[in-house]
Amino acid sequence: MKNILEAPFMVEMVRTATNMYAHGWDERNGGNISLRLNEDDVDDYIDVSKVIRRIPTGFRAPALVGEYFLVTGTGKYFKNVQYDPAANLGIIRIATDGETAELIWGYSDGGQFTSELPAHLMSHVQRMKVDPRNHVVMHCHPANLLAMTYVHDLDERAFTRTLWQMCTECIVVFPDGVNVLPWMLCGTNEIGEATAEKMKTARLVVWSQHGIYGAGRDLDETFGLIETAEKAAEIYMKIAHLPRLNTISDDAMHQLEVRFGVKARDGYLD
Ligand code: 2HA
Ligand code: ZN
Repeated sequence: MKNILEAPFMVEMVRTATNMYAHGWDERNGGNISLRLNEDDVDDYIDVSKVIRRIPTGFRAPALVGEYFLVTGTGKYFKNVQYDPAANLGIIRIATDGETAELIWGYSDGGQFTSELPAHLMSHVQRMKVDPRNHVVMHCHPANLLAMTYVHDLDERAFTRTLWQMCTECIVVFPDGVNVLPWMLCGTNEIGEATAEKMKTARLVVWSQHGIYGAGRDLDETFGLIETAEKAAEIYMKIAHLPRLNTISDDAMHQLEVRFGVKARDGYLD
């Protein structure tokens, strides 16, 4: 068996959590990541027939039976992931009942997966339907996106258009826009279901007064998605109280669609 701490997916996960912490998106135990793995990636490093513990997830996800996920631990600090991956991360497999997580590596101090597992797994189910190559769901608390939910209309079209107008690249990076949930109690199946519903039409879902969810094919892409939206929100928060003399027009957005071969969300451009 090879050393799992040297597995490319593990190295990338540790680097990503560290980088997210460095960006100030994951104070204390804030944020969580789940990375869907192929069994072929995992079984070079661990004996997948050895289940360490069985942990109920509290909901059923038949579509994910047999899927493997590398998931951040509940109560764990992103800051510390790099110093002790085995305590702060775990690899689970969804058992045949669809509602039990079989721990096959990690959570070495007796811990378990993030309290936001419902939102993660339900979002994986939805994003895999849209794009079978989706492997990542990422949640964090970027300050400017959060700030924006206090002062901006939460209408999804309006919110998306404002972000698109803040940097030229936005419409290219997230042409599907940003969906928005009102404040809801976190850690519940209800917010998990609501997030997954929003994931049907966009890869970014804002949790008002809390943070954001992003989904993507790999950790880099998903990080970049959130990074771009957060940059746009930062610019908005710098200018929101100033008279706006210029903006990126809808005509300019249409030019970007053509130049970069993307299609803006239906009805979002005039
Ligand atoms: O686990 O971010 O939403 C910490 C969180 C909960
Ligand atoms: Zn959170």
